[in-house]
Amino acid sequence: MLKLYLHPISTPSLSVEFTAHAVGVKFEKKVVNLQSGEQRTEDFLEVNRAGKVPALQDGNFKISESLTIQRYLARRQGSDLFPEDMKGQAQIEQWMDYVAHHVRSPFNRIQFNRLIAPMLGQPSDENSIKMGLHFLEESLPIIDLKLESTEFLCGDSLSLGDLTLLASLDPAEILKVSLEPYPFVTRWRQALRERDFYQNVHTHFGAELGL
Ligand SMILES: N[C@@H](CCC(=O)N[C@@H](CS)C(=O)NCC(=O)O)C(=O)O
Repeated sequence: MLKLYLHPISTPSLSVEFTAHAVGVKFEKKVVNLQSGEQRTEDFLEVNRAGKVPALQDGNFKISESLTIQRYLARRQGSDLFPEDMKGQAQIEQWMDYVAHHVRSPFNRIQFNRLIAPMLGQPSDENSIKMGLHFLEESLPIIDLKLESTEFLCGDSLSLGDLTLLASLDPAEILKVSLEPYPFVTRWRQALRERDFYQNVHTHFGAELGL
């Protein structure tokens, strides 16, 4: 059976896990213990030489990078979350890339400094948090404007772009990043968090770790 190597508070892992449920693929979930350094063990490096989650193993075939895995899963299952037409795909990929660079990346800064560093007993970098919040103040209005005019990021049907965004925003409450200034993002997010593909993973970000 297809194996997915994940961690519950890794937002790229969540993008992949939401996608796996949404496209309806059966998979074995392998949680990689990042705290104990399991990602650097020889066994895991055989799956992903870069020592990062998420990673996928489908028989002898192994790939990493969340956006790539999302596309692979959707194509493998013939899912309309990533339809076959070239222009439709380009629109979805544009949002996946935008979200990964301009939403997930600033969130990662904030997550490291407000959640991971305290867990590791390391100091937090307030400047890095400020920069993260500043980058989000630039990108989230663009997304809010889009979701004012369409139900989903790419029109009237759910796509991989939505799943990438949903995962990237998942730690908002835990990280004390307010989404209140973005009413259309908030409405879209509430609706998607009710869906089975989300509920099959968890009730909220970090639930698996008791957060
Ligand atoms: N660009 C990668 C990012 C992967 C990544 O940075 N994963 C982190 C968890 S969010 C990781 O495995 N870190 C462990 C380490 O670097 O030791 C993707 O989208 O999959």
